[in-house]
Amino acid sequence: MAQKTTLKEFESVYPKLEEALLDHVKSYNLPKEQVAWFKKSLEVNPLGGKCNRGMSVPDSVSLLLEAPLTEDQYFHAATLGWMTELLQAFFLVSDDIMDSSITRRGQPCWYRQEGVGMVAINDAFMLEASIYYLLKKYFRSHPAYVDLFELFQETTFQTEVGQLTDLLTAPEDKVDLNNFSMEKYSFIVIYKTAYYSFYLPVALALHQLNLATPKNLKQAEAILIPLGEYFQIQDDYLDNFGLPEHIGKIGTDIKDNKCSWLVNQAIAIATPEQRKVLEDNYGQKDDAKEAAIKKLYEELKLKERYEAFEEKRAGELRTLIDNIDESEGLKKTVFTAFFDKIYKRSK
Ligand code: GPP
Ligand code: MG
Ligand code: MG
Ligand code: MG
Repeated sequence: MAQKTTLKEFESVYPKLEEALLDHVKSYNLPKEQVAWFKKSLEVNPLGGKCNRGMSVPDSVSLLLEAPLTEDQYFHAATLGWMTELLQAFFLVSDDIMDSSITRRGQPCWYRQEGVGMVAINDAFMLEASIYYLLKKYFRSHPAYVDLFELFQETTFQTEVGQLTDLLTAPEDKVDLNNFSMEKYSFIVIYKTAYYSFYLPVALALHQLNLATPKNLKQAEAILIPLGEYFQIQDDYLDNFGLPEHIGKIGTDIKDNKCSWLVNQAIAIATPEQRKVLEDNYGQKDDAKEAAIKKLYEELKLKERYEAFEEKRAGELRTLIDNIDESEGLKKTVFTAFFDKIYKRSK
């Protein structure tokens, strides 16, 4: 029987990884003040989230084995999980600067914290570099070392390509609703979110167990990508309809001129008058204009539209999971575990 990890158990691995990273920079004779800075970044940025991505590595390993993990298996799976959390921290620190965000995980964004500012860019790079240090330290002799390395690198590139499209589709100075489309939307969210948040943890679990094959990786991708797309649609929905107390952040998509799921839905169903409201108010750093868009979203009943989408996508995902061929080492439960974690989430 598989065993589900707890946040407490998962978090208990982190101090050892943090210490390894700090020992490493100390071996460069890094001055004390900089060691303390890096320590703080390692304690603020990767911690305080739900750790869904990170915990899904040990959970997936256990579900694939249909057995509880040995101490050593758990440590390695949790280390890969923490590497996905470091990747996420690298992305979030950077994304918050690019999106001019205010809060993250209920705190001011890292770049807005006392004395940090644009040093946050270098902190983001160091969070990324930490992944490869840990990979080398703990997986150098693993048969899948090169696959693990290439997987982190490719996933990073995919996310950056998605982020590039997200940013270029949301110019600050030129609001043009004709720039948006559901095709562009799907590309953006699959690349900026689905690969690193959903495909990566399962691919890591398969590699840790030396079970990955081109076929089962493709099978996993075919489910995890639409699942990850659904997750980012939830993120876009919550940006407007979620409570900051629940989501730990203040929505910025309307002011940031984002090609969000909500604005694409609004464009699809707006009357000419409503389209004019969108054109006059979307994508500007102005509270009254943002409020006008929020009011329009209510009028257009986007909450109900989202709930209908959610039911439809949930049904499609359940069918995809039901139809998985388990003969190449995959287990349906790996995917239901992800699905159950995010279905109807409010944070
Ligand atoms: C989520 O977008 C996407 C990311 C955090 C990936 C960022 C990628 C980089 C290469 C920096 P979002 O802006 O909607 O997330 P949030 O709502 O959490 O700010
Ligand atoms: Mg953002
Ligand atoms: Mg963003
Ligand atoms: Mg968002």
